Amino acid sequence: MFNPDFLNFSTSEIVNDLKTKGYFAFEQALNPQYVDELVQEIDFDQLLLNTNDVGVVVAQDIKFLTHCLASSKKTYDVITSQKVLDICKEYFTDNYKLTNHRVYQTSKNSHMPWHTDNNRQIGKQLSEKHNMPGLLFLFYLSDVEKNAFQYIKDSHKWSRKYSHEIYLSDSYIESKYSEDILTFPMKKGSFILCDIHGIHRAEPFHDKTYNRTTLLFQVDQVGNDNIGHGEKNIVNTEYLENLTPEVMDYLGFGFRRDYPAFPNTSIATMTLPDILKLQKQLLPKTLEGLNKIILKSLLPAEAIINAKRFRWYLKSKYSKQKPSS
Ligand SMILES: O=C(O)CCC(=O)C(=O)O
Repeated sequence: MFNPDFLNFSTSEIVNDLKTKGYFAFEQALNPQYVDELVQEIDFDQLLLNTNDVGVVVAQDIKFLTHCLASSKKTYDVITSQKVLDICKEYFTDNYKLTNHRVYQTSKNSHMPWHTDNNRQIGKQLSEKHNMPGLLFLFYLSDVEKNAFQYIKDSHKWSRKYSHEIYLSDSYIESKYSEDILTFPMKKGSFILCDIHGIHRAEPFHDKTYNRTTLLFQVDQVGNDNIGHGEKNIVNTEYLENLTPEVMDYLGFGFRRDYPAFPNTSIATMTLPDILKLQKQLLPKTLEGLNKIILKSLLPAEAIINAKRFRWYLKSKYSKQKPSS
């Protein structure tokens, strides 16, 4: 999964960079082949709509797989990897938990505001900026030339003076901190880690032909006083080959979660082309559904059950008659 140079890179040095500079970055920390296989686990063209599973949703031009611990083993393995756990163990001084995670694909355009991620919520609303230490992990799952992650140098040391603001405006940052903006265009598989108190964003872009895929997750030092902080982690039990007390604690087994999954989506957050695509899928499904309704209204339930029994009988009889090879 990881490039050996990244695995062998000193965890203490990473933690030291985080404490002093507020960030750490490593080119191609994940093997390109691993990234390709991870991305293949996610079908960004299949959006959830009355689908009885976890899957992809869309908010304007960004598609999200929020519950990747339930449907992408390769993502689960990165999020719970020993390197990630080692960084957390060395960085934090009290209990820490995975607070949120997602894989997202940004296309065509995006304009993210400058912000910090030390957010406390009531329901889906941001209620205040908190003081818990926390780390934001980002892995680029595509080559990133545009829409790169941006971080304001040293902002983790002074962002608290803007705690009353939800976002900082582009013009304000441009006027006060333009010299301090760091931009991280990097190859697929690259890794960026930063202090959640640092001011950051993805650089705005507009290009119909471009898209960027990213794995993001956040770990906060919840300690014992922040019960309920974070989104729920829905995990596929099939993936839990590495279930140690450390992983259980990190994933928050038995720990209350009060925040809804991000982002908050509905049909209204879909783009017009996606709504039109959906209409195309809806027409045949509507006819199929209508057929079923008509059949059910004409035939008694008993007749339908008997038809199913007869079909089963024919199928099993036919399969028994087949010569074995
Ligand atoms: O995608 C990025 O580069 C930054 C994402 C981010 O800041 C966030 O989702 O909070």
